[in-house]
Amino acid sequence: MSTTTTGDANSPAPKVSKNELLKESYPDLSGQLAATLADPAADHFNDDDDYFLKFHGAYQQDDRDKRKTGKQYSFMVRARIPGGVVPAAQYLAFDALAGKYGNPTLRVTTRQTFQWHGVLKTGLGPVIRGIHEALGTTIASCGDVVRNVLAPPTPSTSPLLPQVYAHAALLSAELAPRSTAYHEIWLGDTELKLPSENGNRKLETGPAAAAVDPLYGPTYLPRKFKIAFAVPPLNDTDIFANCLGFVAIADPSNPARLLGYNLLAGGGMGMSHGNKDTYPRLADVIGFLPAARVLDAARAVVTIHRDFGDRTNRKHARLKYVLAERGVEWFRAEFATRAGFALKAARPAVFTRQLDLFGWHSQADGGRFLGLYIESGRIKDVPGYTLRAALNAVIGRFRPEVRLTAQQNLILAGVRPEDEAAITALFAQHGVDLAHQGTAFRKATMACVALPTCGLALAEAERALPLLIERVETLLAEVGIAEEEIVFRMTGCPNGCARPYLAEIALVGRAPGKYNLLLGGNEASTRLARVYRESVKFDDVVSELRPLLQRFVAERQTGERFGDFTVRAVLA
Ligand code: SRM
Ligand code: SF4
Repeated sequence: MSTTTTGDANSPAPKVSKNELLKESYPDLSGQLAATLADPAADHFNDDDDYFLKFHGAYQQDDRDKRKTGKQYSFMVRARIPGGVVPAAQYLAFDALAGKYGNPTLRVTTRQTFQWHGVLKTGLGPVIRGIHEALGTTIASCGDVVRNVLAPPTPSTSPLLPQVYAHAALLSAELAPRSTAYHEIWLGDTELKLPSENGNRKLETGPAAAAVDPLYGPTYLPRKFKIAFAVPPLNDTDIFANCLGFVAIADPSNPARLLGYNLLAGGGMGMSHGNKDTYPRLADVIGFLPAARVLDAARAVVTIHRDFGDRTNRKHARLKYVLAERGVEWFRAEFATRAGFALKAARPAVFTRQLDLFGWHSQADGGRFLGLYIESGRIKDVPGYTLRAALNAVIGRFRPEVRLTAQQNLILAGVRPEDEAAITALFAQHGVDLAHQGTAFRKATMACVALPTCGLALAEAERALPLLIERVETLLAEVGIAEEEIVFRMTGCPNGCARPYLAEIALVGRAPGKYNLLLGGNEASTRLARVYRESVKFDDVVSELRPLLQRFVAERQTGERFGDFTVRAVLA
């Protein structure tokens, strides 16, 4: 492993990016964070420490609505919650932190975790400590490391779920960086309480602790690394958008027994407008491994990214480009060398659907679970719809397990059937009608955060989504398909945080009020959407969609979805 990128032996090694030098200078990821944190006169961190801060789970931001009067710094804090599983007590603690130090909302992300926005520098320590005290963590939820590991959250969808979740939690714990700086800076102690398969475990500390991370080495990964699990036929984690995916394969003679996984590699969404060397990409199916080798497999793939990812150009540094440029055969061979075993031929696995279940459903153990639609994942109180207060009241009284979905929604699991009516009534008191959570279209939408907190946003997303949903709902009713389900995703820039490149209709921000309109993703999230029109004005989106939807109604084949129709008849 080195900070130079792998290349032609005769040509001089290209210069590594500044981030690589930063990591090399502080392999424990500490930078000057502690000093700035302790300085009451400093309201923000310098650029170098801004980068280190990410590995600790926080982003320095400023309210872009207020920039005219100078930068007003605040922080976004992101937790690491493998599989999005949050015990009731932890949820209540997280919510209290949002109320005391945040804006005050909790934001469910597209990777099954929570973000706190609007935290001031003085609140940063208390929030990170508070998350830790609630047995959570923020370590490595951002930065050039393995990020939050996705796993299917919906009870009852497969008997394999508990086994798959255990593997997601195992990878999350085992692939977390070993630096003790996080604990020293934020917690004042060195005990790491990461949920793992075997409960909390203690981090190696003191002189015996490795100064250089044993997995990542001194310079960590060239870029972020994302892992997801999925259990076919449900692709509720958008597995093909991840650097590494594990598709669960059941024993054909016993559907409740996990045989192993098909390994996928090289997916990713991010791109830059006008830069053809960057593009969204679906992961390749590489091969099959037995369930017991999942950690070895993950370590092998992470080290392939570590050693072959581009460290000279951060826009070209994701694992997807290694796959695209070196190919699947090369990857298989490299994997076998590192993992100590070869992958077998991938087993048949078909995905048919991606979306969440809403309302009340039964679990296999006799319990009930509730699927709750959260618009853009934002848990907040507004007049007449006090969702945050409702969740607090319900979770405080009935103590269900909370599960976050990769579509920014929330599940309350393990509810006793006799509590269902009281919970429904409690939600209704707060204006949340569980039986009517929205049209099929509304429930299939996602938007990234974008303005005012995201420093990279070129256009609105989360804040523009409600008006857009209303307009498209009106249009769908006008053309006679008011209850049509169409996967719709919107982002404020091409980085793709709400995975727009997999949606049936997507808007990707280009400039204030202007979006690229994409069509052609599918229900199973296994096909990339394509650009249909560039730089469409927000107010013109409906007039662009109207003729397409009219044609869809007139020409659709039996059971055909809008995404499939556009591929057959519009984009062809
Ligand atoms: Fe993301 C950067 C929000 C999921 C691709 N993403 C950002 C930042 C941190 C902006 C920044 O770097 O300053 C955004 C913070 C906004 C804010 O104010 O909160 C941000 N990303 C999000 C979240 C919160 C969107 C959401 O609405 O839920 C998601 C948090 C996930 C999590 O919990 O870990 C989020 N981001 C994604 C996804 C979807 C996924 O992982 O399934 C992607 C596309 C998949 C991928 O990685 O290819 C994604 N985010 C990016 C990129 C493009 C990376 C690239 O390869 O080019 C950036 C920009 C960057 O890293 O430089 C980015
Ligand atoms: Fe920000 Fe762009 Fe991600 Fe949206 S897609 S949160 S605008 S980086």
